[in-house]
Amino acid sequence: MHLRFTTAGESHGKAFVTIVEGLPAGLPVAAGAVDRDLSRRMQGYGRGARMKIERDRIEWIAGVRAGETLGSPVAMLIANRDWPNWEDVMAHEAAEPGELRRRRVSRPRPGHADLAGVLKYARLDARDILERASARETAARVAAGALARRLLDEFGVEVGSHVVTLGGVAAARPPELPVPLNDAADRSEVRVLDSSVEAEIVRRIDEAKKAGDTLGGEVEVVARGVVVGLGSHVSWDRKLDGRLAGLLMSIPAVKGVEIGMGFEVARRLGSEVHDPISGAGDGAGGPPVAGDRRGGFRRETNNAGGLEGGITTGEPVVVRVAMKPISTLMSPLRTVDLSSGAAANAQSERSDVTAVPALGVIAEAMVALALADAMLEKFGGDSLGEMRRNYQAYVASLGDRWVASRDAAGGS
Ligand code: EPS
Repeated sequence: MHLRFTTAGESHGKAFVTIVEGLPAGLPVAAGAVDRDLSRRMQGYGRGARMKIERDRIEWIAGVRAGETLGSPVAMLIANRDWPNWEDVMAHEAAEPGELRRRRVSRPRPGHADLAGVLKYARLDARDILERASARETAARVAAGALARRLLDEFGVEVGSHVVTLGGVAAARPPELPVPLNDAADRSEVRVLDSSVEAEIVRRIDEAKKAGDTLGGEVEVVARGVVVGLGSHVSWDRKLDGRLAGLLMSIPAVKGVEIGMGFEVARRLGSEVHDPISGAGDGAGGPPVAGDRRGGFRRETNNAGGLEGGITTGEPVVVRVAMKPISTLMSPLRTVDLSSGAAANAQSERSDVTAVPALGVIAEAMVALALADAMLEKFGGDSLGEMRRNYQAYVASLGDRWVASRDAAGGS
């Protein structure tokens, strides 16, 4: 990986820390832009009481000076405002046994990491697992993603998302997505582009809440303005579709990822799936407009979701991500008490009814990180200026090849 990131932190610990390594020097960054994504992640109908406590924002710790990256690892801290309520339970040094027993979790929730985690890590208290498995960790990922987004923005790439289903209600996808996508999606409290289904989604969330249940759904992430040629067909671990899917599948509660037409391709004829190629401009086969990041080619459709052979085509990168319902149920499922071995009801902790609107923001972050990584792989550079020169030279060379091909064919 050329852009690496790691996070540390527990849901009710003192803070989360994110380290992003590999950004070029000279990238203008501002905490405000990172905080905007953090606050977008906290929104959405169906979130629980925790989101009323927190005001996620970053504090720069390292790697940034006078509003620009230095090329060194960037470290950011997100404080947990809930920490004072948990200081004794989550104390770093040995605490009174009574404090540790308080809020001990011995009834693992089906669907969460609780049971597999305590067995694997030999812990008696499932809190030792769930604190890190909590989806609150995604705040730290969104901060990393916001820096990746900042880099992509320098190259005209826009990453946005919208909710396509929630609680079994499907939102219609407009044939032309709005630009910018997030301005439109963020106007909806469930982040749909189809206002006719909003009330029904809200009703289902209310109904699930009343029943002590939870809801899942799907989001679509779209990255527009991506240059042709990111990723590679040559080796399995360089294929960008595989890298994207891996990052997206690592989001808590995500159970599926589709690219472009997704699973539907398996049910269609080849002629209905593959995207016919056309030339730029007059359609007579070039030459392309100078500086065309698609090399002078267009697709009539984009069922491939902007990726062929693990390489970007220059068409929008389109992925869909499916999230299962949150596993903390207020009407709990059956489980086994870890201390007695007796049948019990699973732990009910404060949680959300659904976090599907937030999933979009988190998935945007993962897509931005994957694309920024692939940009750094292709264009490298220790400074933003160097990376930009490499990018521009490559895009110019895409046009040059038309002249070379014509000469080789003996044309005029
Ligand atoms: C989350 C914070 C958590 C939950 C949610 C995500 O806060 P708390 O557990 O203190 O209420 O709202 O966590 C989960 C869904 C989970 O499964 O752990 C957040 O900041 O996104």
